[in-house]
Amino acid sequence: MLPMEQFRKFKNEITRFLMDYKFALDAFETKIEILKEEFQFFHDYNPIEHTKSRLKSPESILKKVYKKGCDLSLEGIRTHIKDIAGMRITCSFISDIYRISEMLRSQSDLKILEIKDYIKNPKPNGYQSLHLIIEIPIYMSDRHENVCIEVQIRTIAMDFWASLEHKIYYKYNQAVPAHLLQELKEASESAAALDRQMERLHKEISEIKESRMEEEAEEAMRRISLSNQQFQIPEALLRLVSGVDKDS
Ligand code: 0O2
Repeated sequence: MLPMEQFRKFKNEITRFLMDYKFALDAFETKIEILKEEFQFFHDYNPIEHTKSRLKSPESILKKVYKKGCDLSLEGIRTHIKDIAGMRITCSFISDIYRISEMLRSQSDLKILEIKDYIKNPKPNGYQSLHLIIEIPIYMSDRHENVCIEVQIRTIAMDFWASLEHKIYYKYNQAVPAHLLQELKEASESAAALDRQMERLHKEISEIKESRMEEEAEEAMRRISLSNQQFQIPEALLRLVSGVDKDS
């Protein structure tokens, strides 16, 4: 085969390989959009602040292949590198992270291959996030594939910390001075304390909102609205209908 033809064939194979991961991300993004929209409608609240997805570049895939020492073939890469497609979901509160994780776990077409809970067990440097490796089926014109994606779910504070730590790590070419490592560790503890405080506030506000909604619903039950007229149902009538007066 001519080198040019060989190159074209190789390029097509890699494109097809990466395309599977792109389709997996497209399908997964749709799932997340549905959850967001449905949750907002029925609960008047959106647990997802924002999402970001990415495909790992061929260069980063190669780096990981060498780091892991796995077989340099498309099959070897498919088997050993699980984060070629990745999505990061950022939430306001820690409880939202587990709520989203539960919603994904209950979808029967998704297979959860691995869960790493760096929130319950943070990394020694302070990194926190919930990682899921999920297999999602994708259907093409002549075949179907089960494709892995890595989903990282974290709060805004965890995300803020991780992006700064990532920048520092690369700026110092992985040899970060000890005092910065110490400060990063302390910053991650402050971020975790902030997350816990925000969670408490959120819970308190939700309880107030719920009891107010109950009061409003009860109040609405006592009114009849017809066109632009409103009638209050008399207390005596309510007592009669509810059977309170019968026994007395
Ligand atoms: P990138 O460029 O973000 O993709 P693995 O190598 O994935 O098979 P590992 O390392 O045990 O196995 O996976 P883990 O712990 O689930 O981490 C995978 C990803 O989580 C990383 O991907 C990062 O995105 C993120 N991550 C993990 N630890 C840290 C950390 O200490 N700091 C920051 N900022 N991010 C972290 P990659 O491939 O390393 O990088």
